[in-house]
Parts: sequence; structure tokens; C-alpha cells
Amino acid sequence: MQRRRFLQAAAGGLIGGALLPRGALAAADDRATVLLRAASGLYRLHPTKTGPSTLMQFNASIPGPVLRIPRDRETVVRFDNALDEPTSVHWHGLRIANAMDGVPGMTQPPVEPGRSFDYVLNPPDAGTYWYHTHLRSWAQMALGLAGVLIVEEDTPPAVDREMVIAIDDWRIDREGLFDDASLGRLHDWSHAGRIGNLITVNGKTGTRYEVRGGERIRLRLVNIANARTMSLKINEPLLQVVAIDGQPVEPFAPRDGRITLAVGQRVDVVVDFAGAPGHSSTMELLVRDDAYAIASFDYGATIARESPLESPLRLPPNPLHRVRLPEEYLQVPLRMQGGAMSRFSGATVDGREMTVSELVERKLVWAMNGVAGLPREPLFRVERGTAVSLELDNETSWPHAMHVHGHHFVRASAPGIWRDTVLLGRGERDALRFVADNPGRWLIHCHMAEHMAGGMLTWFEVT
Ligand SMILES: [Cu+2]
Repeated sequence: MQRRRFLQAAAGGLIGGALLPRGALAAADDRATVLLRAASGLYRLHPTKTGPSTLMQFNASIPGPVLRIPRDRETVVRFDNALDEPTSVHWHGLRIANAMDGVPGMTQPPVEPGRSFDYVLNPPDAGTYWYHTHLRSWAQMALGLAGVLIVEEDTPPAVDREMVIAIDDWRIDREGLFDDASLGRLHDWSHAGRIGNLITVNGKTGTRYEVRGGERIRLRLVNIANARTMSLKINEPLLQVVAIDGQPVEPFAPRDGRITLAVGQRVDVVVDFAGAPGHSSTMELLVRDDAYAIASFDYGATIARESPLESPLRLPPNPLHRVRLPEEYLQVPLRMQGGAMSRFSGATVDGREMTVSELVERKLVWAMNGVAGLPREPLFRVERGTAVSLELDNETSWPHAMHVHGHHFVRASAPGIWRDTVLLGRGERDALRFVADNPGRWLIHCHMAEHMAGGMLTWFEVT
């Protein structure tokens, strides 16, 4: 009975988008407080195969609830850890105070089982973000500890509706259960990370959305997987990208209609649904030469307007857009090394030189600038306001989704677009340029959870 109730609660959370009311708790100082609780619970990943799996969930929901918070005002997220292991919550892409960044051992101690932590969020930029565990994320994130975070614009943009579309990648076994046995497998760590065999959209397979002809809908696409880069195609002709990694861009139609999301990345699109009543269009995941429908948009009998809107929708600029990048930068080389099929001859761990076999014993299979794992000293330490150019060189045979905490950057190869996570193909080089204007200690790492766990992380300090 209890199990049945639990499953219903989880399913109910998904259908409704699990919106937490703002100001769920009226705090004395009038800051909105939301409650977020991590716990193990049962969830049925595969719709037809047997049995639910034991996963890790925020608020008994897969994915976690969609949190909506205001811009430029404080929200307290009271986080309770009801797991039987330590964890933390990282707010991916938010330019917030360092102490709230949720990185155990760097910005806070781990939140132990049975303990709480108040995350005070005061984000300057509106947009689509997400939150997830930052401890043993190769296991905890694979098991479900992730959700979408929306920082609302001061004035809601003129769309009829919006949909949050969190896409995940699960590895399930023959029984349709979460594949525990392969969790932490060295082969995944040294290759492409934990790539799954079941794609879910907001925790479900075969997700169907009802739409109306002429309707203008903002889709917030988020890749919450551990490792899989997703190439998506939505079969609608009137589609414009309006934001990338939360930050508004000049609207554009994606080339070949293809939207690529590395892990951690977000893209907001505005779709003017152009079909007739009864029509159905699909969202496809493109894998090599194949396309898999992962969700559909089904047109109802009524229409929203006679013909779709034509003028593109522009989102209001964020305070980030006032940051001016200079001509001169502090250049910081960052060589990405290791992994399978590379010329990797060893690295330093805690100041000690190690051979590849010594590294492999410790499951350290990636390095940056010759150091595997988190270095004692920062990659660079700068005064607040210093302009930095991170000169990335991917010497490995694998793509990596590099994420910088607490800041957004502009790629030298794509000026004008601010990102917090960038996909670098094998052998690729690029420079990430930003003003280090947020004091504290911040991580730089590959967001493919197995690569970070395997040593691909470093940090910098802004004084
Ligand atoms: Cu990587």
C-alpha cells in the first residue's frame, strides 16, 4: 500500500510539472522559502517491463521538481538530506555567492544524512538553469538527483505557454531496472562516460504534449544526463532559439533544425506551432544516421490563432550582458589529457608523479595540465575583475563538456554568445573568455560525471 501510494505521488509530480509554490513557507524576513528533500524511493523507469527501481529523488520526483525563483531577490532553498549517504546541491549556471555553490570540500562540507543546509539564492540573471548533486555525481546523478531551475524574467515574455523539457539518459538492465551492476565501471570512466539505453523526457518515455495550431510556446530544453550529448530535432518549421545556457541570444533558426545539447547545457526555443488540428509532430533524438522519436506534440481540435505569429520573440537582456570583455586577457592554458586511446604517460596526484597503471588503480584516467584529480593549488588566482582567457586544448580522443562555476564565458570561436558549459570535440581548441568577477573558489571541470570523477577537474580563485 505504501509503495503504491509512493508511485502515485511520483507520477503525479511529473504530470503537473511538480511546481513548488513560491513562498511555501512564509519566512519572518519575507524571503520565499522552498523545501527540497533528497531521499531514496521507487520509480518505474520503463513503462512495460517489470518493477520499479530504487532511485535517488528530489521531493519524490524524477526528475526533481521544477523550481521557479525570482531574479534579483533572495530565495531560501531549505535542503534536507534523507539519503543514507552525504550529498549537496549545485545550482548550475547561477552567478551566486560562492558559499551557495554546493561543492563539497570547496564551498561547504557535505550535507550528511539527516542534516539540512539552507541555500540562499539571489541570482542576477533570468533564464533556464538546473540543479543537481555535486557529490559522487557519477552515481547520485545517474540515480536521479537532478531537476530544472527557472529564474523568472521580471516581466513574463509574451508566449501562450511554456514547457520544461528535461531529457535524461538511463542505463537499464534486461528486467527494465536501473542497471546498478555497471555503476562506476572503469570502461565508462575512461571512454565516453555512462551512456544509457533509455531516454526519458521529464522522467517518462513516449511523452505526448497537446498543442493548438498557431500557439506560441517556449520550450526550455535541458540535458540532465550524466554523459550523453543529445542532438535534437523538433519537426516544426517555425522554431527560433532565444536563449543558450539561460542567457538570451538574438533569435535564430538552428542550422538543419538541429539543436545540440551537451550534458548540462540548456537551449530555450520559441515554437510557433504551424500544424492543423489532428496533426502530430515529433521531437527526435538523432543518433548517427538514425532518428528516434522521444516526444510528440499532438494538435487538438481547436486553434489558438488563425496563423502563427511571425515576429520573433526576444527575451530581455540580463545584467550579464552589461559585462564588457576587454582586448587584453590573462591567458591561462588548460590542456585536457588522458582517457582511452590517448598518449597519456602519467600525471601528478597530490604532488606525486604517477604512472598510468598507478593512476588506473585509483580510477584516475583523466588529467588537466598534467594533474589528475583536484589540485591543491588553483589553476589561477586573480583579483576580482581580472579578464581571463582559458585556452583549452583537448588533447584527448573524446569530446568533453567543460563547465565553469559561478561565471559565464564567451568562446573565442563564437563571440556574442554567453555560455556556462561548452562542448569541445576531440583535438579541438578554443578560448573561453570572461571577467572573473565573482569572489571565491570555483571549479572548472568536465560535466560528463564519469570524467570528472576520473580526474578531469581543477579550480580557480577570485580574491
Ligand atoms: Cu569529459
